[in-house]
Amino acid sequence: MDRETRAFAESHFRRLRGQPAGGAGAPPGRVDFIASPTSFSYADFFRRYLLPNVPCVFSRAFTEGWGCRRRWVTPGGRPDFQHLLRTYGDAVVPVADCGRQEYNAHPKEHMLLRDYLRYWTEHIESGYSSPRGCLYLKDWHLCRDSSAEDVFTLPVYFSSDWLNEYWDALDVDDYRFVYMGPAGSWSPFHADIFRSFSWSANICGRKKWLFFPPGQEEALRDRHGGLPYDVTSPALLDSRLYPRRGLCSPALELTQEAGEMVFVPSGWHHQVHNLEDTISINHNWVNGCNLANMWHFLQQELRAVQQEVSQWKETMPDWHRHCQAARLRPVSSWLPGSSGPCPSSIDPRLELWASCDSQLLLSGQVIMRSCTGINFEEFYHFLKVIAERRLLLLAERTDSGAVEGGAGSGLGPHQAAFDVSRITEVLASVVAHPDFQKVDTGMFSPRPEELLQQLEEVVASTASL
Ligand SMILES: O=C(O)CCC(=O)C(=O)O
Ligand SMILES: [Fe+2]
Repeated sequence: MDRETRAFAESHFRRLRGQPAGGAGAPPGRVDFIASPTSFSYADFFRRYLLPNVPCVFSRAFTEGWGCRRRWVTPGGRPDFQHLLRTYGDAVVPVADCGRQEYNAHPKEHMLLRDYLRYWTEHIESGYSSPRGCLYLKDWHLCRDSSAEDVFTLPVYFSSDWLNEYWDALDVDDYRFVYMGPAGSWSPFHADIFRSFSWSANICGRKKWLFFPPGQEEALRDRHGGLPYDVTSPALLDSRLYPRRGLCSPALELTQEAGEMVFVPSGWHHQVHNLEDTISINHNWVNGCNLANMWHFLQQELRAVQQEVSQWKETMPDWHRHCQAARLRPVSSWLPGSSGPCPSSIDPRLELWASCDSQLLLSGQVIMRSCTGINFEEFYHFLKVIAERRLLLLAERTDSGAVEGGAGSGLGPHQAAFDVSRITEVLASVVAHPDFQKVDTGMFSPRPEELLQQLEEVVASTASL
């Protein structure tokens, strides 16, 4: 990042004054197409799409050199089933059943890739029908589980990626996925986990995307407040079921061709349909541009959980008995892709989750972690890990006059200084949050207030960088 882009970004966030970044107030009508890598810099992407939080499509020229585009695809542009079988046949992959609905998603099971590929080829041979329905391989952690060398090269535009940097630093997991499925497979209406950005590159095949800018989804809620599972369902035309549907602008539609990459902005709801047999690489990512959106989302989730817990408590005369009988649900750690049902659908499970009524805060944070995959404490840890890496980078620069290597450093000292200023603003809000103040931070190193002070000093000292 150059000095001018950083100044531009910092004034953008000063204008927002802590409010999460939206998208365009009204949809832009069409999605911009970026044709040539040679005339499109990181700063161009940052100013025109990342900061304003609007989608764009990159042409196939941006993925031309990727190994997977040569090896995973036949000369005719179809998935190379033989190659995939030989290379990854023994991998265990998650597979969604597109014909079934569980909450607002498709239920998933795990199977060997070889079995999935056999299913897929038989499905094609039988004219795209199968007794098992339409199965969609989603959220396969190829990079985490196998060697993904020579598969793809991370485009510089998406390289400020704190979620994967965090998980790589902990060496536990990642948010890098492969999707593959027959024509007709689809992803229900959703916004991405933690209001992250995503990018999606088609290795072969075509996808149709339906996009709604942040806030538009409110008009798509049914009369009970629920979001649709399928925005193309004729049920949405029934104004008794969807009373505010008429207030929503039509979806922004986009067809993504083979080789093209889509940038999915933060908090934009979308639905995706595979128009052909399609393979894609999709990453979720968070950075200084959507960090406030993530924090805003976590606060909303906690409020929703607390509200549900207290309503449930009021309507249950024998709450105490239930609480004593209830066991704390073993909470998985903050697992990528493990986002469960959102608070509006947690009632049936509350009995297990509400561990103790005397501490709504505790149960709120526990339930939130179960639904969302992360609680305030873990969010602090995430901020801390990224902050410390940026502080180190800036300190090395001061020591040696230059910045060398290291994850997250590729975008230079202005990017690092920008990152620190974004973390500082969000951390100040975390530290001031009444529910975070109830978390026992005595054992945290550094204590949140100390880290905040250190960051504020660095923001002041890097202002003139
Ligand atoms: O390709 C799909 O089916 C879904 C992709 C998606 O939702 C995303 O990349 O955010
Ligand atoms: Fe998505």
